[in-house]
Amino acid sequence: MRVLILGGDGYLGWPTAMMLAAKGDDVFAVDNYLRRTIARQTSSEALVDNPNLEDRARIFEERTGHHVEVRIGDVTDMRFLERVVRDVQPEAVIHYAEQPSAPYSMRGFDEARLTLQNNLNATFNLIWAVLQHVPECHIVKLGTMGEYGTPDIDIEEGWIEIEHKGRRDRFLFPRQAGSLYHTTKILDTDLLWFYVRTFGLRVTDLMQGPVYGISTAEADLDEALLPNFHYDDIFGTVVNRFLVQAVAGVPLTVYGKGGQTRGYLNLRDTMQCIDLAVRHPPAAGELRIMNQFTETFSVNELARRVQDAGRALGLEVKVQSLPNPRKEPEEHYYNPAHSALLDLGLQPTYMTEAVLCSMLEMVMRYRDRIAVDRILPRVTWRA
Ligand code: USQ
Repeated sequence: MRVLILGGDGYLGWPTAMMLAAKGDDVFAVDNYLRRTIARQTSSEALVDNPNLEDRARIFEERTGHHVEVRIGDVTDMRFLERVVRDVQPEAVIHYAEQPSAPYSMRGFDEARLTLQNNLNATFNLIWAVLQHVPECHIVKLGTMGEYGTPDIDIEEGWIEIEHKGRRDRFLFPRQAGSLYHTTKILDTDLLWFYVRTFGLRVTDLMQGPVYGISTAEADLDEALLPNFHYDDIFGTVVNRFLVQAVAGVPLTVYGKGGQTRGYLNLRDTMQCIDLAVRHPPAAGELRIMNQFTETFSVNELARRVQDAGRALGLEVKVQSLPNPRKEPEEHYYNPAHSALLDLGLQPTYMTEAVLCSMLEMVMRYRDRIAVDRILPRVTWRA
């Protein structure tokens, strides 16, 4: 297939580019280095020094013989995106090109505006570029489980049937996000749904939970091919952060009571999910929504697991409850459905002690690079 990846330099984008190229697809990766720029501006650089996208692609090709075609540019610039889509004529576009950090989006007006404008303009431009140049193309959009929030009812996969005053209809599942970043993902879904039902676009919206991991089949070939592994309070997701904290001897930063429960998945499973979604496109005029995670954990459970894995490697890992910098329920009901990707063939990689230990061992190799001053929360959910 001819696959265009927007956000091809990201934590998910780069491993996806390698995975699809290794399977023999024609892969085109686009990025404008927004995340790297923001990471530098906020002193939130990744644990491992990652070569830029063109260098990564060159090193990957030297190691494997597989080519990833790189275009550096900004997809919020419609002239650039149109040119790429017209030239590439993709059969699938994987859209990761968004500002992905909830804390960054809550830092102040400038960061909120950048997140809103970047994320919505990227999605809007993609919709129009596809409509105008490749209307049959399958858009695979990375959404987030955070769109649903934590309602006191079971969460469905995107859609819910509602009976009201004796009549029934099917609607998008109610959404109520906990950060501006997550809210932009709700707005993305609404934009996509409008153009799907009005102009017959073909879209998969993947509601993904927090991802952890640093290893994929291709990333393991060479240190230069590793994904961007963040452990700071802005770009680091909670499991990756806890593993680095365990190695650095910093008490694990449980926010508030630690009962916050989310659906997690290993980076390797993100790769599987994307592959399954791309190979099984929905019909034209369908917005297919799948919940993308394999296991649910509370923050307290995650801390306990990382503590146990650390102990197995001789690390003394402490846990500390910090005042929660976020505004979120700390004890709540959480029961989201997640069968669609399993039905397509997803084989979960569970968060076993062995998986956590192998990540800890990886982090230990870079112990000297850990900057402990970017671990504690620097952003709060206050105006
Ligand atoms: N948390 C802690 N301690 C920490 C960091 C986080 O207790 O040191 C808690 C948070 O308060 C939250 C939970 O852990 O309750 C998850 O936080 P996170 O930072 O791992 O994830 P989040 O900010 O929600 O965002 C991440 C990705 C985002 C993706 C989302 C999926 O950055 O791009 O959309 O996970 S989800 O959370 O399901 O919406």
